[in-house]
Amino acid sequence: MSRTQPITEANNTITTDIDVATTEGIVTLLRRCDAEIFDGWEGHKGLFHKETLDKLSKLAVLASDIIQDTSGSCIVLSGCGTSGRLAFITARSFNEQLKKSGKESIYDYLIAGGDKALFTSQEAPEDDPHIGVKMLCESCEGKKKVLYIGITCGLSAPFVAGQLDYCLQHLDKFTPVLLGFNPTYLARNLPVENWNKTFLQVVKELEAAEHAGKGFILNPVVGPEPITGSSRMKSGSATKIILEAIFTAAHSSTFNPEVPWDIETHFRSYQAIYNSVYLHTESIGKLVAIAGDSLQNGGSIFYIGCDTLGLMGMTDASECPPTYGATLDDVRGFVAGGYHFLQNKEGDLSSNGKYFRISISDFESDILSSLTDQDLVICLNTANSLQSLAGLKESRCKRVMLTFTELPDEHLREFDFVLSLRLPISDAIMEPWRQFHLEIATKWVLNAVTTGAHVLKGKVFQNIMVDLKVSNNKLFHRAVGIIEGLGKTSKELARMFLLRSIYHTEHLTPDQLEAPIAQHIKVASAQNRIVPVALVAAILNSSIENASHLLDSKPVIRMAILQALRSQETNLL
Ligand code: S6P
Repeated sequence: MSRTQPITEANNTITTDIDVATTEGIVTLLRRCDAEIFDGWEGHKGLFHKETLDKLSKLAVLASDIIQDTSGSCIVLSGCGTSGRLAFITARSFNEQLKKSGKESIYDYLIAGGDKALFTSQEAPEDDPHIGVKMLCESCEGKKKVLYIGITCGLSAPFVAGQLDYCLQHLDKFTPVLLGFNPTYLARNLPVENWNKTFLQVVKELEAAEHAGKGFILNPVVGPEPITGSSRMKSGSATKIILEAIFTAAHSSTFNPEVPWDIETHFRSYQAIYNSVYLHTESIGKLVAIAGDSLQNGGSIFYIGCDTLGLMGMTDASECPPTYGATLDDVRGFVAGGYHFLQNKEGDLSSNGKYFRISISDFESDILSSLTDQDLVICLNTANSLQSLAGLKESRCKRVMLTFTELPDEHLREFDFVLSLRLPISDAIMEPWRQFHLEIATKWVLNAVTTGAHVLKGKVFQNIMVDLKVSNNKLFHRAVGIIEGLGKTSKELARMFLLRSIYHTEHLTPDQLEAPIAQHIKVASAQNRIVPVALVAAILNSSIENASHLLDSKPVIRMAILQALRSQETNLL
């Protein structure tokens, strides 16, 4: 029987016990889960499937044509949340490569919520197809030929659906590509507010265009996420690997046509990095323990990085609030050069407040002097530049270095812990793209750090993130699903518990009951613990007030849920 739940929203059986695993055990489970990126999942078409490789090769040719004749052409990468951040990072990297070859920039990125969303979570704009179209039209004004890649891991974001739909109506100008990680029949088929199509309907139109040779659907399956629905993890890694494969091939055939390039070999090079990173499972587990300790004791985690590894840190940090209900202070990332390095379209955003101050000098002036022994600073391959950060040596915080090179002893002594990763040496062909390998290795480690630390903080029950923020339509439905599943109740009742928690009431008014989901999200977004309260109330079949009291007395969410489940079992006996 075919499934009805998208694979990207399913529970991964490998990680069911991640919440009771040791720190090394957590990383071992992540390693097994990440293996599915390369090995595939339950016989579905995966990364190495011939169809995937063929489509990628065709896209590389299209991209190469655009690079060779840039007049009136461009490549647009677009997405929401992590997918939008990866669109930005990819566009930035390949524009840099073009600059080095004396060519003009042709890559552009679009992210729902604009540049603010590059390092702070802006989940709501994901739901608006019209904004998506507006941004796309602005980006492509005056262009005659556009290769558009809409990234939505779950095949679900209305922002991307609107853009794909627009491309499909203008196939003379656009070649639309959908990149995601579900079979097409599992694309979202729920109504989109203020729009007349579902994502699935758009996908069907794109399938027809693909048959006519006018579009592409790239949807290898990489299996469910280690923490349910956390598409920043495996799907994010696969997005990065795929985009880099397309454009590395395109750049190579344009600038080095004599050197044969092959997508499969390119993928194998990332698999070799995966193998090397997880050879250090024990050490990564130690880092997870240090990070978990900080978060559990009220400290924060700071990533300090130069070049694009700093962007990996910022990306990882930005995902913690929507995923784990973390505060913006819990995990933060800083990059040397700040906005000057970022080269984002909207320029310097630091006037928006402290969370938009992103350079290492901002870290020095805003944070360094107030660090306590509970705080953790993780330096990302930055030993040399740290010499200038003299204050860090004197600080009481814990200092960790993630490095890919041998460090001299005098540097090693400055850190409480050094995670030294030995990656396979790239061959000559891969050398210009070495940075991508360092980035994906960093991504795997940092994803493990923040996932593990939040697991240790008790934010995860089994492998389900129960303290998620209800900040967009997808997360609203995910929250209902969590309450339905763990609370063993009907979907309708689960929804009622969620609404009662959002509005802090035992009796919903007709207005509240009839309000559109966007309205519920608006009210919920500003609040904490909405889902845990609703879930505990559903398990105990109690009032929202009682559930809130229980959570006050047991602030570790996992423990509160366990207690609720145990008392429910006792009542049933
Ligand atoms: C997921 C992350 C989210 C997603 C965003 C887009 O871990 O927190 O920000 O990236 O919701 O999802 P999708 O399925 O459209 O790529």
